[in-house]
Amino acid sequence: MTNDSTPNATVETINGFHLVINALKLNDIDTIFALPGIPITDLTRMAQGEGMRVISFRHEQHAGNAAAAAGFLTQKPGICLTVSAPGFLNGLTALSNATVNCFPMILISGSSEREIVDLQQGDYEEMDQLAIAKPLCKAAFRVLHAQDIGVGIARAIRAALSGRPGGVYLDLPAKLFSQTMERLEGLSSLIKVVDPAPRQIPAPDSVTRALDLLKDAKRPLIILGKGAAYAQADAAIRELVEKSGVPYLPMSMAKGLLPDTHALSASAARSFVLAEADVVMLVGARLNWLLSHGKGKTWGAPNQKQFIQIDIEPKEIDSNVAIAAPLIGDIGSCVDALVAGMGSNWAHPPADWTTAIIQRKEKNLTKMAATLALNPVPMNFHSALAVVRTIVTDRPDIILVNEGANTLDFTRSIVDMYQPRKRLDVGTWGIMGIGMGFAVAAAVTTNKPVLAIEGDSAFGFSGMEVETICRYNLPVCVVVFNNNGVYGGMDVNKSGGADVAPTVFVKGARYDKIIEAFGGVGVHATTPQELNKAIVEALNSGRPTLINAVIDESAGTESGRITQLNPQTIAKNI
Ligand code: ADP
Ligand code: TZD
Repeated sequence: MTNDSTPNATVETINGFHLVINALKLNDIDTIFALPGIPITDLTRMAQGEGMRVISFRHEQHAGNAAAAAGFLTQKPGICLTVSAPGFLNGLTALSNATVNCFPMILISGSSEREIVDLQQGDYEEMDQLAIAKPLCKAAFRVLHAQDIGVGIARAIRAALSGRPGGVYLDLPAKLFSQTMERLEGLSSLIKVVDPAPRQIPAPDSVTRALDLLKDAKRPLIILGKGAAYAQADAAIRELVEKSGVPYLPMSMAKGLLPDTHALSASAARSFVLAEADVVMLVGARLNWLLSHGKGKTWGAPNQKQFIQIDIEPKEIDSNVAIAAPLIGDIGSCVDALVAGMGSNWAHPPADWTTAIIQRKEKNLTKMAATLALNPVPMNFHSALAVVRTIVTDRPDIILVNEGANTLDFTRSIVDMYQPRKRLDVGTWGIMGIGMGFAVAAAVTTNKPVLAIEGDSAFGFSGMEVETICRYNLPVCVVVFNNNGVYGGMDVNKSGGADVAPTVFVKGARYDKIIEAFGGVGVHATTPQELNKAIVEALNSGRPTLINAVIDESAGTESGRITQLNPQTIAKNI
């Protein structure tokens, strides 16, 4: 059999398209998130023809976000495939975001001819993509010859997965796809990557140092980050927490690593434990803005804390404050080593610390229960999320995608998660637009129902992908928390002019109508009962559904919980 149509071919040949597909398949990559066009249209067709799942999007950023989420969920690099210049640039935001989040993905973009690009002679979609991608991702490669496709894809996979995971760019110029090789020679040039993310065992003295610090702590705390969720060391992490008896705080995407209802969860006493703890062990979490850089008011009295940090990336250590006990290695190996080193009679933290946390939790949970029980008209974030909270408790296997400002903050604190890697959200950048891409990836890679809780502004960034959800008939239920604008709908035009304020949208918009255009189920919900009924029906039927949940337009606050980062707030505080 020949794979190309070379006339009078005397030997079987294989072209660049098929070498790329075979190289991916050889490495157990079975899905591509793509948007077709010159020069990669045939690559999408042929990949599908050869049994790969090709999910075709309406905009490359969402294909890229899907690849990133697939990478996080599966520990295999998610593949995003785009055309040159504009398609590449559309995918680049997602690649960069994946890198910032430490998710493994590979952006493969077709590109124009090198000779023309380098002389800037004005080719179709001309752009020096490799140079542009390089500073924005973990690694970037270009393949010019068919015989190097195997090496190029192997390097991309290894770069994405090894050490701290991240985004990799792979530049494939149009001419590469039509190059041919003798078939057997071509196939034998492909590389199956062996052990792309090798275990990294921590140095024994670093384990001892960490345990010595933890043993003497009076008020210890563990913080679990999305690196811990990614690592899939769930049982070991649970053993560390339970054997040590140390209270823990999950960062947003680490929620559910242990059930949020676990006795040692300190989520409901977050401010208290951050301020009061004396020894803090970070497990796959960075001391970035999401943790107030490890200093300031959030962290209580100055110089009272010592940190232990588990991370695979040695350069992360001391990034914001001094780390007394760094543990460099993969989370599974580090946590195993800690648990082994704790022996059989490890003493739990002093009871006055754990009791104080329990009392705080009870106080805060009682307060929240009272707020959740209110039934205002129109709905507010709390009454709508009380519904979601119960549904997720009943169906803990649901994957929850979440973006927005107030919608994000309230969902994160109100909706308990029970299983690992069931919460996907705006991540380290706090980026809007991940919603539909993440939802598609979650449905495609896990076959589990997906519930996307979206602010109305957030939804707008990727809303057109509801067509993609309908086209592939994915079990995704999108709930748009419609409060008429960015953060809310109450802002006014300070000039008194006819234009509405920059944060205000069309009032009373019917987002549910959008999905009806593509054959999905649209529901307009104005009460918790209607919302509950619509979500339950969507989860039971598995049909693509979009619920327009009407939320009080005055319910939110500017920027949700990060108001303090607004320049005008900073100015007031100076
Ligand atoms: P969060 O936002 O949840 O606080 P971050 O994204 O800031 O989490 O931190 C994740 C950290 O986890 C990164 O520093 C990354 O290097 C680290 N990491 C990712 N995978 C692993 C792993 N398998 N083993 C150890 N560290 C990891
Ligand atoms: N653009 C991008 C790519 N990311 C961003 N984070 C923003 C803009 C700024 N931004 C936020 O940080 S939240 C948000 C924007 C535009 C939307 C908030 O409105 P919403 O949610 O309707 O999604 P709430 O629940 O009404 O607050």
